[in-house]
Amino acid sequence: MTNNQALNEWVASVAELTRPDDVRWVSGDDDEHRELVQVLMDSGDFIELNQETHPGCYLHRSDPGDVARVEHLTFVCTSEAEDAGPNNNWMEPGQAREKMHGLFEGCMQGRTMYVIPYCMGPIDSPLSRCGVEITDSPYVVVNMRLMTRMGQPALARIEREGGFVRGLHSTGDLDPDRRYIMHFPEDLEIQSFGSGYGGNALLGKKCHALRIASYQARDEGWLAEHMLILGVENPQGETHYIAAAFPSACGKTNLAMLIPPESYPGWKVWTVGDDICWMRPGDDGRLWAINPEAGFFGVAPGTGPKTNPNALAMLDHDAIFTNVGVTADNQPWWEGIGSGQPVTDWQGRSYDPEVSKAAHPNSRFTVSAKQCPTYSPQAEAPRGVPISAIIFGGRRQHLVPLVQQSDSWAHGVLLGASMASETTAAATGEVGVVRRDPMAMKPFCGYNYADYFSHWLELGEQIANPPPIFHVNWFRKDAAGNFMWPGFCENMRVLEWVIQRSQGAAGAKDTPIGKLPSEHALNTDGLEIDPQTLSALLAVDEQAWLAELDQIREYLEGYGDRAPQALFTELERVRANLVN
Ligand code: OXD
Ligand code: MN
Repeated sequence: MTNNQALNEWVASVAELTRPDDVRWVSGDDDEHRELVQVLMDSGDFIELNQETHPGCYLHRSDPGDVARVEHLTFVCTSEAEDAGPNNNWMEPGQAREKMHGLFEGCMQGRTMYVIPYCMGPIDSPLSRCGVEITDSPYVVVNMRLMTRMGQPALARIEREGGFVRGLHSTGDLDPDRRYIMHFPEDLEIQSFGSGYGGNALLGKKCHALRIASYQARDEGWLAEHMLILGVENPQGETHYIAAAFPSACGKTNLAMLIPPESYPGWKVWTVGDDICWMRPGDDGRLWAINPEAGFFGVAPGTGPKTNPNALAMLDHDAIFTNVGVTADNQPWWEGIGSGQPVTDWQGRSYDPEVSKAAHPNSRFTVSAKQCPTYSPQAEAPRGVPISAIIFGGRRQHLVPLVQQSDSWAHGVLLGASMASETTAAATGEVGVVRRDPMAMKPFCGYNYADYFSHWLELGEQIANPPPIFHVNWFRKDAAGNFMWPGFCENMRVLEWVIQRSQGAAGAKDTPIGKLPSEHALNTDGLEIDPQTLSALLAVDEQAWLAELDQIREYLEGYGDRAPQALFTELERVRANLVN
């Protein structure tokens, strides 16, 4: 119970609808956590991992039909369809509520209903926002404890502030035909039924911190973005912060935890966040950012000693593993972990590489950010960190250079709005199909993309010192299909150029598509890359860019009259540069 009447009434009305056996307000304390872990072990939802090598670590196996976000079942329910835009599935709010009411009716009988007050962002930050998730899943409760600041301190903030985002979740019977993730941004409300998977069930993450928050941010003059935040400390002890957007599965967590290569003595990368960034103009004319999350819900496969040693180091205690394999001595195992052998796959079957990978490709770890060896002390700072540069990145085999700097904020917004990735044969059967994913927000923007682009453009005008905007592409391939850039820790070289540019230093040449590193401006000390490859990574194929611009124009025109004219003006400016 709480002294917030609106919250009490909502909890009572949900209990009346869903009819749980028991209602429990979650405090977030250690005794409660131990008890919930026991509940999960008793029900078989948690399997204890080797407590000698991995104290406090548990394995959860999802229903095999419930292992990922479900974009086709995710809706934005604004009063007007145009406000959700062509980038979202839309349902009329009354119809959506009726459908969900039917599903939630009596769905918690025989279960406990948990009420989780949570805060997205440091508990004392003016940039943070609170929510309450009601769920019948103890797995959700223990994950929310790692991913958010939840329980008593969050409830105290809600009692002080009054407002909160309402999230109602039930795993239901996991029937994919009775699964919906509904957002009502006008009412700051989320309803999710029929899935226990992270992005669908941990409502603080994608549902609140991106879809609802992006809508709220537009109204209130800030940005809620699918971006990591990192700090780069140079040998002089100065730290510059970068926010960077990449589509899912493009290595955001690895970049956020990068360890500089040997040729960078005295440099250090600090991790503020790996997935979500809330940014607001500060009184000093800069953009200030917080990571609204308190933990990492990272993809396990591919996390290994070479790709992300920091992540491996934080995963040997107090972590939850979902859908990974297990070794003979009961340690978690996934493809790319770099040691050990699996005996059991993610579905609990005896491991047979002919039948299945040991870990599901979307298997996950959940862990408190405090366990990350490079977790930035500034990540807890109430005012956030000042952003020196914004990076957008796509997965492009061809055309798009390793790095480019936009000529202006508006040009940077165009770079973000035209972000794209090429599909691989594995994903679609068709290679090289370009899919646009503006600002990496395609599945997460809670309103019409055209209005979102306008919001970005307008916000830029309100910031006296907007950070420069860059576009990077780690994924260029040569004619033989080999990656041309080594990536991973070597991306440090690009980060260094980006930071130097943001300080007005480092050489750049003007090209029709923006500023690119001039010869020798990119630090290649200690890097084995032949000069032809480097110059191909930084070349501008003017004819191919003209064709790309046609495609970008066609894409933006898909948003009709709402697409901001300033983006077309920028596009035509770049076209004029290319033909002149
Ligand atoms: C994620 C995603 O889980 O972007 O972070 O899919
Ligand atoms: Mn993400």
